[in-house]
Order: sequence, then structure tokens, then C-alpha cells
Amino acid sequence: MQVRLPKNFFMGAAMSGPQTEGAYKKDHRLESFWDHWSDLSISDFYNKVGSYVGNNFYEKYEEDIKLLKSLHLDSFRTSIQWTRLMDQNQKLNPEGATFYHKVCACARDNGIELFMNLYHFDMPYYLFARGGWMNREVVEAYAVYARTAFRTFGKEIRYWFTFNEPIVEPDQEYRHGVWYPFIKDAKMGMQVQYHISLAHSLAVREFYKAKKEGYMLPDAQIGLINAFAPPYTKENPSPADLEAVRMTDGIHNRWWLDLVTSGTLPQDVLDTLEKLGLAPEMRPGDEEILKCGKTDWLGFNYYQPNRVQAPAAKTDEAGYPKFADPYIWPERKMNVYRGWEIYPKGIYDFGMKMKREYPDMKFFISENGMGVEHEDRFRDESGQIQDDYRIEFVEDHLKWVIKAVEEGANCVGYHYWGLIDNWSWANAFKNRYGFVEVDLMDNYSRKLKKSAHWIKNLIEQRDKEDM
Ligand code: BGP
Repeated sequence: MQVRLPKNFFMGAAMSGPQTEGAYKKDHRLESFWDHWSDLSISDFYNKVGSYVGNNFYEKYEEDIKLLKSLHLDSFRTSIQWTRLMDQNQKLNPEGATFYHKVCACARDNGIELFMNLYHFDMPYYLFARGGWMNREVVEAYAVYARTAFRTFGKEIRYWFTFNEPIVEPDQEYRHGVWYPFIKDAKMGMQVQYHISLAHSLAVREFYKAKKEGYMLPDAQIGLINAFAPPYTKENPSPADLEAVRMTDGIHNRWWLDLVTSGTLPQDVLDTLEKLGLAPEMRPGDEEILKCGKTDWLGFNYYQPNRVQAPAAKTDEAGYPKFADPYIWPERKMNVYRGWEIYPKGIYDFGMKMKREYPDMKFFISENGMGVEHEDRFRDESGQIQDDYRIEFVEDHLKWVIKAVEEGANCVGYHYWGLIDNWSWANAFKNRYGFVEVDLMDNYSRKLKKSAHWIKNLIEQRDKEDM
């Protein structure tokens, strides 16, 4: 099957503020959760590279936006850093605002549609120290931040998102305990997940209020981005395997899908959590807040499927009920550098699930990409990285996206993750994702990899056919 991009289908790239900006102390930016963790224990980060550096987007945003345009990409996502836009009194930091105004103006001048996300795992540390997402006051503070952002940039940004992958912090920080503060407490994990759902809903409410009051572009839209990893199990599953799928899908996918499509949380999941003593604490009036969580569309980040089976033990090491164990599919193909399975068909299966179960909800592929270690190995004599594996990865995924679109999935675009190599949380610069290389030894200079030319040609081809 040849990759032929659909008409009226946008092609862009995604990144985030905390992974690219650097300049971590400029503009009176506040300390973030990541800066604090980096200061506390730098050996937790690959090659001891903490959150401070990004890829110097703060200085290079003009060059990067022009680069995007030169590759024929039409849109890109980044995120505002809460720590840069707001001060500790929850008031606008004008210097931070100036930076994002400049980014908006540059995107506009280059004809690039800017998608702006408000939160990418990057809580201001002073709020984290007050309990982070465990604390309802932080939920309120997030709503103030969102309101400020909408009213400050409402006339400059059309596409807004409340959260990127709201499932990640409950999982990484509270359930699996692999990120600071390394907690393994399933009940806390559910409370954090619930509070993030409230924060999302309050932000959506603020968005529509700001729109009604004339602060936003008339066609502005709000969405949520998540890694809705499709769950799979064994070929001949037992009822217990299917139950593992139900709860995995319930907590990771349906939770957010129900919230953005109907302003509710899945009752079967809440009932199970209640029975097991894991239900989050809810307050009177919360239902009304959640009802505001409905969005115009959503972003689907896809890297890998989620294969599960019935758990071997009923409880985890902390004594909390367990819903599933990983299932290793014998035929799986791995991205060994990241430890993630490569399964392009998952992107299609999600599209078909959306068509069947949430037919009115428009979506786009908001992240998809391949991180590879030591890409230097693939440099040719001219000095260019020959990343054929990345071309193959994107091509294989795009084929399945196109098939889903042809079969009626309401998928309207694709963003590659990591146009330009960037800092990746605890993995720092271990795995490189970019179509464009960043040379850390040469003042973050940018160099096109082979894949950059490939994506450019692919889009050029479609544009020629459209003429
Ligand atoms: C997604 C995040 C991104 C990005 C990507 C690659 O989950 O939204 O921020 O980092 O994954 O993952 P990693 O950087 O962990 O390799």
C-alpha cells in the first residue's frame, strides 16, 4: 500500500514547553517539578542531564518555526509552561507572556497553525510541595492559570488543549512509582487522576466562558490529548483476562473518553473502584464540574499498544488490588531503545473504536514517533543521519491511519512527535525522536536527518496532486 495522504488532512509536529524551551531561569520563571527533581537527584536522569536545557527553543523558536514551514508541515503543538506564565501569587508574569506572544506572532507570520497545550507534566514546584494533584487547591490554581492563558492569548491561538496525557502523572508518580516522588499507592493514583479530571473540566468551563465574553477567536476549539493505548489480551482469553482488559481500558481510555464526550466518568469503573476501596474522594457539586469537561475534539498519542492479561497475584507489593499483568505477545516487534512494542495497526483499531463508540468525536493523531539511541551510528559520509527505521515507522503508521480514515474514522490530521530532538524526561537525550538532529556539542545546532526530506517530499507530493 502506497502512502497517499488524504485531502483536508493536516500534517504537523508536536513538542512541549518543558522539553524544548530551556532558559529555565529566564523571565522570572518559577521552579518546576522537574527542576526540583533534577536538583535533588541528578543521577536519576540519563547522563545526568536535568530539566534545564530543553533544545534551546527559547532562543531558536524563529529558526524552528521556519524549519517546520520549510518541511511543508502546516501546524505544530507546543505547551505554555505554567512556571513561565504565572507567578507564585497566581498572577500573570508579563515577561513570560511576552515570550509566548512572540511564538504566536512568529507562527502566524509563517502561516503555521499553532496548537497550544496548557500542561505537559510540568507543575510549578511550589504547588507540588503543597501536595500537587492530591490537593484540591492545586485544581483551583490550574483553573486560574487556564483562565489567564485564555484571556491573554485568546485572539492569537485557535486550538487549545487542557492536558497532554493526563494518565501519565497518576501512573508514573503515584501508581508505578518510577518518577519522583516514587510513590506506589493505587488509591492516591486514583485520587490524582480524579483531580486532574476536575482540573480539565474547570479549564474547559473557563474556555467557554472566555469565548462567550469575546476573549477568544470565534472558531477557537478546546480538546484533550491522551495516550489512548488500545488494550489487547491473549488470543483465547479467559473471563479473568477480559476483566483485566475492561479495567485497563476503563482507567486508561474510557475514563477520559467518557469525560470529553459526555462529561461523566465510566460507572462500571467507579463501581469496581468503590468495591475495592480505591474510589477517589468526591465532593458534592463535582458532578456538575465534570459535566463541563466535554470538548470539541481530542488528540490521540500513539506509540504502543497495551497488552494485558489477568494478574497472577490479586494484590500488588503495597497490598492494593491489581487489575492486570502485562502480556507479552509472542509475535511482538520492539523498539528496543525505548522498550516499546511497535504495532502500527493499533492506530487503526483506535480509529475504528472511535467510529463505533464515539462517532461524534473528531480526533487527530497528536503524537507518534520513534526514539532511537546512538543515532550517530547511522551518519553517512556527508554527515547526515540515515534514519530509514524512522521513515519505515512513520510510513507504517500513516498507512493504518489512512485506512481508518477511508473506513470512516473521523481523524483529521497527524502530528509527528519530536520534529526536533528534545529532552525526554528521565531519559533526557538518550532516545532521539526528531526528523531534525540537535547537536548538543555545537550550541544546539539543527541538522536535517534523512526523514526530514522524506516527510517534506510526502507532503509536497500530496499538495501537487491537490492542485
Ligand atoms: C509521550 C509524551 C512526550 C514524549 C513522548 C516520548 O508520552 O507526551 O512528552 O516524551 O512520549 O516518550 P519518551 O520521551 O519518554 O521517550
